[in-house]
Amino acid sequence: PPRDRKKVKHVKHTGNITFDEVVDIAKTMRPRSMAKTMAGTVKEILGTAQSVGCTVDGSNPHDIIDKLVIGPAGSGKSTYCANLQRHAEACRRRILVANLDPAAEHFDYQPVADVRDLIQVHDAMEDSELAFGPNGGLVFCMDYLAHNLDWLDNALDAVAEDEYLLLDCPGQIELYCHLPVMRQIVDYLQSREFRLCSVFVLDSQFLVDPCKLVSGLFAALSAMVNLELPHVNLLSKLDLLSRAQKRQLADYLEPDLAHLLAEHGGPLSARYAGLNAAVVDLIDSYIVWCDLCHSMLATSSA
Ligand SMILES: Nc1nc2c(ncn2[C@@H]2O[C@H](COP(=O)(O)OP(=O)(O)OP(=O)(O)O)[C@@H](O)[C@H]2O)c(=O)[nH]1
Ligand SMILES: [Mg+2]
Repeated sequence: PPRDRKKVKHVKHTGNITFDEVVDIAKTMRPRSMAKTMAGTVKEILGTAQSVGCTVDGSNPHDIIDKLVIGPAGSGKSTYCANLQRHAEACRRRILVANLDPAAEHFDYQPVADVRDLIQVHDAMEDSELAFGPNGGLVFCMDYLAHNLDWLDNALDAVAEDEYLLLDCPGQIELYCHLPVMRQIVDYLQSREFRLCSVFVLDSQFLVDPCKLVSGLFAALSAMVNLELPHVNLLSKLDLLSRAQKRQLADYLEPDLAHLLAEHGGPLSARYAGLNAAVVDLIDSYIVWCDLCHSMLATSSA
């Protein structure tokens, strides 16, 4: 085909770009990308950066491949990890998964490391001195892990530098939103050269109602601000939505939040119009509504 412009040769670059710039470039290139999803386009851009010797936020682009899979209880984190590992196997690739949930009872992946070898929630509940309930017990266990991070280092020793690692995390939302423990674990992993991105898994059932959408986004936002990692929100369980809900969900992926809350926010929405406006403003100033959401709609269902 005829070329529409001359190829520019010997372009000079400073040798480093930020991850935000990678995402901006990916958005521009999205229509011409061969990738099925926005995440794939981001990887294409990372690949280009690597091939021209350009670092991303000071790191080798290839290193940004470890994902911290977080989100509310039962949202589908472990299922996502298991499905991604299975998918990779089918594509003859290898994705490693480490279980960081001391309360996990069952998951469908082969873990490369399992925090339950260090401590389990039952240990904290059955100990007569500690005698925690399940929630306090989980926080205790994560705190114990944060104080024994050399265990994690040894357990992840088998992970080579260029391998793709998923960290399947517990479902207690406090761990991400305000307790310091996950941040300590993240900081430690980053100091050990793991290049992390957080994947916040949200159950799509909760997002087809404007009030639940706002509370889900607040939880995601709070984790994003607390962990300070590149952050992707992922919708799970799309297969459980009815046809009508699926049609409705499309309106929620790039929503006019103010309008949604005013129209469908329930009887109190007029009374709290000022508060709603401030909430919407806060969310809009942080969250990038883009085809990322659409690509999730197409691909995230288990
Ligand atoms: N239909 C459907 N079920 C799902 C999907 N994802 C997860 N589930 C189911 O939801 C339940 C919880 O999934 P998990 O993957 O264990 O959720 P989790 O976030 O790891 O849960 P915790 O670790 O306890 O916080 C399981 O019964 C899964 O089979 C999905 O996309 N579709
Ligand atoms: Mg789980």
